[in-house]
Amino acid sequence: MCTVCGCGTASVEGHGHRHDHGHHHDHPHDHNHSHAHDHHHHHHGDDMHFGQGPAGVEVPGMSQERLIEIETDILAKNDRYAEVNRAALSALGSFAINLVSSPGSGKTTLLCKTIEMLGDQPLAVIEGDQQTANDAERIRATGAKAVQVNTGKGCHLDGHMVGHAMEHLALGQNAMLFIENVGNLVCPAGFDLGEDCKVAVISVTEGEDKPLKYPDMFTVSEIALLNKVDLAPYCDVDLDLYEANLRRVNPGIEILRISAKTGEGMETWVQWLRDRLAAKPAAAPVAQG
Ligand SMILES: Nc1nc2c(ncn2[C@@H]2O[C@H](COP(=O)(O)OP(=O)(O)OP(=O)(O)O)[C@@H](O)[C@H]2O)c(=O)[nH]1
Ligand SMILES: [Mg+2]
Repeated sequence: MCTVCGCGTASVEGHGHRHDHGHHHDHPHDHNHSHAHDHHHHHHGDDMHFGQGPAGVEVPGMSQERLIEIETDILAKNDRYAEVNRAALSALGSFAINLVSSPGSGKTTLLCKTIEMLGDQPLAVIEGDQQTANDAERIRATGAKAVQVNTGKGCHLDGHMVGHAMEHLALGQNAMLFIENVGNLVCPAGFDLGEDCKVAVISVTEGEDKPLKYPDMFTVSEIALLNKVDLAPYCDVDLDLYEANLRRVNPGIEILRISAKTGEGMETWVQWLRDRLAAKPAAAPVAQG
């Protein structure tokens, strides 16, 4: 469950969704507690700002204090798993990235192309999706090792899932680990998986206002890959404004314009990966019995 976004908490409570406070006339009978919590919402004219409470989430019948407790507990547990993953990667001198993006921005296409260009570089892939093994199969078709993690109702990968997937992969020394998160521009921002850095993939077709609308994902990402530039001439998109908006939410973010389809910009990306792996301290010597 995800108390960060609240979707999981609400369904645990048997309400399915946390739309209780809007005016969704399609669920007219869910709303017996509708307006009890209105004091947590900030109204500015006709705009409504939810999630401003201390826990950022509201669950009918649960106090903010209890929610904060649950949220803190989940994130603390996640962080412990993430630290174990990070330590395992460091011991191997291996480098991991967590690819985050909205659905369909091109993460799997990018990975397939990247794997092909990396040649004999040891690597492995963890694929996160709610359902299907499609993406892991696409990766395996390149010859690379991949494990699919299905999150079911979950909207993000967490440290625990990635730890298990890493055991399956038996990653070698000085390898690259690519983790493709669930396509979701919100929740994966809150969960450390033990990666060296988050890489945001964003495509020209999504619109240059997305960094401003979903800032968290871009504040936590070290680099943004602005993908599908081959489509830019057909879209009403201003690539300079796209970059300016990314820098507005994260002044330090690195940005590469790429096309996973045509290969434009991909050499720079692959070199970035090689440099980051090389910058990682070498594997710790294997302890002698
Ligand atoms: N024109 C163009 N299409 C691309 C590019 N990269 C990906 N696509 C297309 O975009 C669509 C989605 O690509 P995927 O790689 O499946 O995207 P994804 O981010 O892995 O999607 P999810 O895993 O479902 O979130 C596919 O039809 C790709 O062929 C690109 O650089 N240019
Ligand atoms: Mg994918």
